[in-house]
Amino acid sequence: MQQAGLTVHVDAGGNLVGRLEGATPGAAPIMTGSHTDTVFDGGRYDGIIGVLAGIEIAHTLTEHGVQLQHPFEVVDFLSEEPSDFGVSCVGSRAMVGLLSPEMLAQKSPAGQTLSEAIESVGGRPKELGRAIRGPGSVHSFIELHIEQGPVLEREQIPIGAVTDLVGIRRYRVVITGQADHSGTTPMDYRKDALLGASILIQATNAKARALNTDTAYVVSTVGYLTVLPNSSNAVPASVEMMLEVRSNRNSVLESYGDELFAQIHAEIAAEGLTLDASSVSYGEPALFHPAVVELIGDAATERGYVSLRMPSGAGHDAAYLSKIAPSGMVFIPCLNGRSHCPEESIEPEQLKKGLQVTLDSVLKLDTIAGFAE
Ligand code: HGY
Ligand code: MN
Ligand code: MN
Repeated sequence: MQQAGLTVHVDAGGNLVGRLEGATPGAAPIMTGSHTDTVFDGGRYDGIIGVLAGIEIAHTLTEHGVQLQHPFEVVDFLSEEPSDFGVSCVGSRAMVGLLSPEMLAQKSPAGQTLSEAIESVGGRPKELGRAIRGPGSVHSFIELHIEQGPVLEREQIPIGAVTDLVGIRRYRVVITGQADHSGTTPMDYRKDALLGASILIQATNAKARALNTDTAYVVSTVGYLTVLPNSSNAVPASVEMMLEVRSNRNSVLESYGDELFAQIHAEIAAEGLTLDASSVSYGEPALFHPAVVELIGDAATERGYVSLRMPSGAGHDAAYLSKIAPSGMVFIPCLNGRSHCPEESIEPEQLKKGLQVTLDSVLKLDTIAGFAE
């Protein structure tokens, strides 16, 4: 960032922020960026290309002696992935004042709190009771990201102008049974916590499938699960898992967990098990500003690139920035739509087109003094 002429600081939320000053004194910054953390065994492009794109745009502006009217900021947001603490978009939630005390108290398996972890990377969690950037303090936000899905590649379209993001809700669920000898305990005597987990997983899979319509998008996943004592010859005593549900319908997110846990309560109890669920995070569906979406489409057209207006099934830092500033995202295709795995891949030419459209969008944003509400 410094080589690109950006002055750099770490904010109270642990975000790494690079800044080029603008020509208009006191103007709110145009911000871009994404995240450089990945899921375990993840890919090399999810998030990372959005931070590198911002740095490359800063290089390009300084190399060509272009000073924008607005300051230009590039942000590497802290911990966009759920990480050890179960909370995603840690830095972007902190930036807009949505990192709650409950989230800051979430613990890693090693027992460290999220608050302690933020402090260990240079953040100042005690200041997070209020937004680092309030409404109006950021002119606009734009994020370049891989689609992480198959649509652009299948349609052979180089640019996605993202219209909206699904909301994401995550629950920590603990199912408690009783450890017993796997050989001497007859089937009817068992309190098998993993059987309880399978009841929940089957139920949420069926529920999510049933809730999908041609306008409602609903997906549910249990991707994180730990079993204790995790021995081949012991009936599982307890299972801790993260249940995630995503939808473009906030009404689905509001009621999903309560409905699901009520639905399986009798079956769980019949196995002698208990189920405890706590809501870990709840990000509502986010809409991007129509003027920003249109501007991204125009930038693509002016480069001779076809673009597609499309929703995002993935969560992004832009979801939180959209609560304080007109925001948008530029998608590029990725190989077979794969992501969150080592097979995640893009072609340099795809990244180049995405970078050009993002740069042109920043230049267009710089001509807009302010957005109509
Ligand atoms: O989980 C997500 O949607 C994002 O890729 N972190
Ligand atoms: Mn991701
Ligand atoms: Mn990402």
